[in-house]
Amino acid sequence: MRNYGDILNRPKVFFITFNVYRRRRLLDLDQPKRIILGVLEALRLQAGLKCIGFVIMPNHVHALLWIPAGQSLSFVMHEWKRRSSLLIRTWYTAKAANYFREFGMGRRFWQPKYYPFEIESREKAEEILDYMHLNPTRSQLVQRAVDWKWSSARWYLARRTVGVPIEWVDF
Ligand code: NI
Repeated sequence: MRNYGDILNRPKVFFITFNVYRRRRLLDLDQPKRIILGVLEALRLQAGLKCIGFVIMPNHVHALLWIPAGQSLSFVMHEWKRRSSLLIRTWYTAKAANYFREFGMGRRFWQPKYYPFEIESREKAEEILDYMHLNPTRSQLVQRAVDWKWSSARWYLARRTVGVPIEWVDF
């Protein structure tokens, strides 16, 4: 277990981004995306965090997370990436062994870092939500944000469940 030096003394909201190693589109299929959401849900319960919004793209992930006091963003991110890469590799091994050879157990799945920005106002949080929700339309994966199954846009625009509870917070 690593030592996490970034234990928060008050709750904070972070916009975080992390990428598949070398920007490969290893999240193209639905099951890797489901796994990423499943691990986020487990961490939500374990760490008491809140997911304000997210989008899962074919080669990267964005999320807006509220992290409670006493918790560590680097712990959350380390675990989200570690557990999801293990489960995704295991799934690829069983279901798409040929595909898997390119990024086998010994190789990197995620790029080493993640990119956190602290968000301190409602205006900025809303701007980030719009930015995230429009990712799939900018990449021409869908015509409207609400058509992308793998973001919180469906919750905000149509009140449909999106795989993890979405919670707004006060700033
Ligand atoms: Ni993006």
